[in-house]
Amino acid sequence: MKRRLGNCIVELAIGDITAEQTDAIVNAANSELAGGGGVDGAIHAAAGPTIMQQTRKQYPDGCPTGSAVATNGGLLNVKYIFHTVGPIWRGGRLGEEADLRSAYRSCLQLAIDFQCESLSFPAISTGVYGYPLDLATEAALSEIQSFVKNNEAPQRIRCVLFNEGIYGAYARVLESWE
Ligand code: AR6
Repeated sequence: MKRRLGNCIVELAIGDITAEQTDAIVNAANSELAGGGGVDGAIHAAAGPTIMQQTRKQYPDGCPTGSAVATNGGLLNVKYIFHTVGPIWRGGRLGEEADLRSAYRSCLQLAIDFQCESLSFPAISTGVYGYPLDLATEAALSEIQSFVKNNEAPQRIRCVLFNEGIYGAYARVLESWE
């Protein structure tokens, strides 16, 4: 499913983000950039050990929640991996939505800084970090929409969703766009 927003196409896909061939993919990391399970584990496993070597060397202090840092794509078919840290869901009153929006915005800004024409996101924070899927989806797509309206964003933004349930949540929100 796709929607056009000005010069940008926002696309939804079901799949494994490590198979993407966009200029950059986003990793849902932790603030220590220590690696882990979920999409983080899959990306490091597929991209190879040089990614962790880069993050240790270039970002020894890790990455605060809501921010993002870049490495190259290692063995993947992408130029860059943007490692961002979404919030851990703690009930919703501790700034989780602002942090999640900031994670998306930070990656979109890195895409501009690194002149990426295309960027693929996973559903940040919706796995181990427990952010309720419908709320995360609303925040993710609304932040992408407002960023694209206000910036020279990449021409193609893909949300690569791991299963049909996540895809369905995204599709319901995207369908409501004019
Ligand atoms: N491709 C696309 N999406 C995926 C993939 C994949 N290969 N694998 C999982 N997902 P999670 P978080 C989906 O838990 O909630 C890690 O241990 C998954 O279904 O990967 O931000 C980090 O090191 C879910 O929808 O990330 C952190 O410690 C989404 O990716 C912590 O988990 C995010 O789930 C971050 O937690």
